[in-house]
Amino acid sequence: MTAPASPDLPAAGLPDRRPATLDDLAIELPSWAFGNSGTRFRVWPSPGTPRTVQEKLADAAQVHRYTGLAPTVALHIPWDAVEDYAGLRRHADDLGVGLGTVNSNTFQAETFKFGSLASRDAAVRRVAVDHHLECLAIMAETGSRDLKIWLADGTNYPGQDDIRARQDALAESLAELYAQVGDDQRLVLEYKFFEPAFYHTDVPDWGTAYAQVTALGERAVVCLDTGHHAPGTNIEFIVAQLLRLGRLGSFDFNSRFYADDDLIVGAADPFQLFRILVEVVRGGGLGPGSDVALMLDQCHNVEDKVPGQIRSVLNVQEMTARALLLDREALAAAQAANDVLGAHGVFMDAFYTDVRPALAAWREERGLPADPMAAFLASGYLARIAEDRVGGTQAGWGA
Ligand code: PSV
Ligand code: MN
Ligand code: MN
Repeated sequence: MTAPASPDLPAAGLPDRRPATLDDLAIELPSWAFGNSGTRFRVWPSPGTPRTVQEKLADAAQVHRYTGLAPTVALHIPWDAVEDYAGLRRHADDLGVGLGTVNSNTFQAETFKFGSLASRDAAVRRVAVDHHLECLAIMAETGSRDLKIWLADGTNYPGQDDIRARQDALAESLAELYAQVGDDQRLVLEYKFFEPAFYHTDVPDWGTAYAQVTALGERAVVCLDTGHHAPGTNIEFIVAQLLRLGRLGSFDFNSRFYADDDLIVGAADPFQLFRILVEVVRGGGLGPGSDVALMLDQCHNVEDKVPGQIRSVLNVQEMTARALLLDREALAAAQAANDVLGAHGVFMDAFYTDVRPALAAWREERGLPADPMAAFLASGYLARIAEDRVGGTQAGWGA
């Protein structure tokens, strides 16, 4: 496939840059997607599940090997804690992948029962800030750029705590932390409208995340997790706005039917994924000059994990290809003429284009299997890890 090019569009502040192409697409995999996961009802173990972060990296490397789309892996601390991070980086290198975003964890320790960075208890905030400083130290060794912070902080009952004072506490913690973020590092703040807190959450929406990060400085940006909005939210509008404001740091892609389901991206609503990627391309979020990190944040409860991740990155690639095919000139002309149905038709034409044969050819041109899923399943890798990885404790979400 000749990589579809985006037309000469805005890319705010970067008018002369080369248009984005499919070759620019790189998707970061979450290490935790390879561990066992489930719901509060049950975790379903699967044979061959990694027992160590090294084994998670080996599985992630398979996804990259068969798709060419997933060159980096995000870590979660302390789930992926090791003694020697420089050694872990070398291990990843040997497998042909890099270490990416470091995710902190303030949602499992007893200390954080009533909050972490947003707690009004200075001693609790100290522990939470220190955990993030430890993550920054790890990042120096792994070579990671981004520290991603998702907070479970919030309350369950009206009146339980002073929701405004908690915003101030959060701002204070983030400022202390941001002062230690290196010149080539970023603080990425992720929002989520509810869960585990059910009444109020301290970073519930993009507006709160935006307000908190803009108070810090340029290297503080927002992570948009596609599963973290109320049903019916126009997510592509938020994408457009955050790109316009220069604060879209990263995506956590997944799909959902009801809440934060963390299902395979593009499975629940491929059209929504297309609409989001149209705005990503439109706003300069892909290709040269863009520093938007495209990550997955998913769990594979009942399906095999490596194939689940392969399906996911292929879904993102497919919708990116369609977004790049959008005839922007025709669209702009129809929009300028207030040709409502004409503009909508141009938009839908791109969405309905079947790019799968062209993508197969694109892969073959790059020495990749035309059908990555079939090639991976035929490789025998799943049977091999099921046989090899016996003994020890399987990794899981939270282990
Ligand atoms: C919890 O909702 C969550 O899924 C957040 O989206 C984080 O990004 C992820 O866990 C890992 O901490
Ligand atoms: Mn997330
Ligand atoms: Mn989530």
